[in-house]
Amino acid sequence: MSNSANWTTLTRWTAIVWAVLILIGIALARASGAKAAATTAPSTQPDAVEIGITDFHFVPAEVTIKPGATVTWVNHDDIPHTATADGDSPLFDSKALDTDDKYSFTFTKPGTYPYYCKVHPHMRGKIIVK
Ligand SMILES: [Cu+2]
Repeated sequence: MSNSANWTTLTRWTAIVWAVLILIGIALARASGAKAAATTAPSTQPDAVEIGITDFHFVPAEVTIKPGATVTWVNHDDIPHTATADGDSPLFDSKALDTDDKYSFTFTKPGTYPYYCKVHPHMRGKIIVK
């Protein structure tokens, strides 16, 4: 009889099954590693944005941020400007900013927030929170 031959065949198959299982395990580990890297990709919307006031303009005039992000205005001009939200009781109002003065406001709620300069009302900007 070929009992010993049968055992050898069985042992060989066991080794092949183990090898396949190990290769599948390695493949799965690599796939999950790649997935983890993809979910940690950086967001396109920053947590903090700086808007320069230059030559009677807000630069950039329109920015899009996510809720909870902070906008900081910096006056680079030699004359005072403000960053003041539209409306009778504005959501934010920097008051007069002298040269190099800064003013920050954190936007918590989604929406569109137009604003202007009280000293020069033709200076306009817009913050979009979404
Ligand atoms: Cu101004």
